[in-house]
Amino acid sequence: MLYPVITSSRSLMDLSGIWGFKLDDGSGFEQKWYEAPLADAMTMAVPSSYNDLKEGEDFREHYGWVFYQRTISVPAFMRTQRVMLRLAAVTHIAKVYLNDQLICEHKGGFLPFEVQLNEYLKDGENLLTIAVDNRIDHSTLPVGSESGGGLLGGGMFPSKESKKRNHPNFDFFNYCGITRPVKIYTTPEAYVADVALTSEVDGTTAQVAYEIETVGEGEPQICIRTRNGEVVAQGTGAKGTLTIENVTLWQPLKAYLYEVQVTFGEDVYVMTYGVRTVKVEGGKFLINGQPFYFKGYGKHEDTFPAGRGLNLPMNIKDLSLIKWQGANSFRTSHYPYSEEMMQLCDEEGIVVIDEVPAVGVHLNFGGGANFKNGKKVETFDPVEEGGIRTFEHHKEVIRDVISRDRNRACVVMWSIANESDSAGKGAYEYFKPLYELARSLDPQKRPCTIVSVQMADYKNDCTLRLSDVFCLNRYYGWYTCGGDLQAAEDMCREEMEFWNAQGKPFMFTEYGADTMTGLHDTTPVMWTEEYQVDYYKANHRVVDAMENFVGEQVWNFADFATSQGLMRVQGNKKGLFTRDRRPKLAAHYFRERWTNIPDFGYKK
Ligand code: BDP
Repeated sequence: MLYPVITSSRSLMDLSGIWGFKLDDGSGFEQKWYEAPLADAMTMAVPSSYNDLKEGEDFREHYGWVFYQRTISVPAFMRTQRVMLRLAAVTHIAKVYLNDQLICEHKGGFLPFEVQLNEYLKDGENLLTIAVDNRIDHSTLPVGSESGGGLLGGGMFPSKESKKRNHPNFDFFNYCGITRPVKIYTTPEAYVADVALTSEVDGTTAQVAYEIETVGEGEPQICIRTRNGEVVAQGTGAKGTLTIENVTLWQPLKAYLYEVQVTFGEDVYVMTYGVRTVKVEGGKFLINGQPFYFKGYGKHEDTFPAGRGLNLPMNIKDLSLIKWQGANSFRTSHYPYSEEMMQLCDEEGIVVIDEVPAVGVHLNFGGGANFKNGKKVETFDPVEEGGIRTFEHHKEVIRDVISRDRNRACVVMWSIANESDSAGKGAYEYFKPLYELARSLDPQKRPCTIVSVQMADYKNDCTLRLSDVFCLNRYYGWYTCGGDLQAAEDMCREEMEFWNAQGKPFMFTEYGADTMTGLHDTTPVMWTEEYQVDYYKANHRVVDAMENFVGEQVWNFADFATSQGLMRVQGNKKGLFTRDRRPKLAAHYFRERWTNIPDFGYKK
């Protein structure tokens, strides 16, 4: 799906601003709140998560639907074209009404969707209402626990609930709402619907293969220019290959983007595109033919008070901190990030592992277990027995993230899930078709992975058979051997020797220790800043000696909000930075380490 842009044939309106807002008290649909201006509406920022923007538990922990509303007018001159309403992310389920009509529904909180407005638009003002549901269960991605416990749980003993709540089966706060921009854009009747680009490079020459999808009669044209406007290649037709001589490659931290213009009849679409190659060869991860070493983080889209709402200044700040630390990459844990963040990474040369919102696909995680009729439920048990119901939706999110991000140079690998039950019964059968789907949909044929959870039986993990790169979340020195870093190091070494012997690249996509900023001690004990540094040093003594170990992404870039629980102190504290981006001791340790590790050729 193309990002909406203004060109000589397309116009664009951004509906960001203050909207009317109301929590559903259970009567919203029955009383048809979308038919008239919301009575007693609150004010609400769009885009943003709503949870932290008003006070009180009932607001923050609201369970179910909320209604957003505003009026829109679309000038007559724009209505001679196709008028599209595009929502970049509504978490998790959306029903969109124009005037009193339901015009579109969407499931999945982190990917864009759109609907054509022309047939519904009236002259003058139109009432736009977006109802948003935040409920999660065994059919949604991310997954909500249906047994009530969730991942962190609220206590040690059986407890009651005063009201219905969400029980995230994942470790980040279930921020919801209209979290990314809502826009209206127009195109001519005959238009460019999609563009797919892929490159091969031989010396200083690049072959850029293109495929253009159009609607209407005619033949598209494509033209590639340098950022200075010099034409370097052009072609005609829906499909073909262009040659760029003396190509400037997109390189990590030395990004170069060409401008690609596609013309189809009256329609003109413009985008940027970086030329680079990605390949796994033996135990190496090659970018532009060179063995790359990932230095970076698992992140979150998480700031105060926007929650998961688009925060452009913080995105700029985060990329600046990434460079300050000598890092070069991150993973979009645990859902696709905003298109604006992906564009920034393309422009600034930050390497991205792009993850779909499949987290919590594991019903027996963290010591908890799900039960139905007294019987323990396994993740991939048949649906009637309580197993997960995500498979069809999982295919949808893979399709949609690849469709959204496939042309991005920054994306070098797809992550099909985070910490799923990948060693569980039925895991291989569940995941094999998903890898196949991702591989078939991506024109650039990037490597695919599942980020795997630390388990005793890692030798049975289906990722061993399916992944191009083994991405490991490991907590030796925290959840395992917490407080005994020597034992942690020994156990870690034993496992890493196994992965190193597989002949494929492997890396940490998470490792880390909760650390309260400002807590210090001469003898490093858990939760102090000194312990976090020593924890990392112990892990590095192991992985630095492993030939096929191609990267270290810490958990986490910054502290972040989670559900309440016995293991979380107003959120997860494993950040190298605090939530407001102040460095902990470990941030300085990594700055020293990473500025001394080259992006290429670290492992010989
Ligand atoms: C892993 C998860 C991540 C958690 C982290 C932790 O992938 O979402 O936040 O561990 O426990 O299980 O800090």
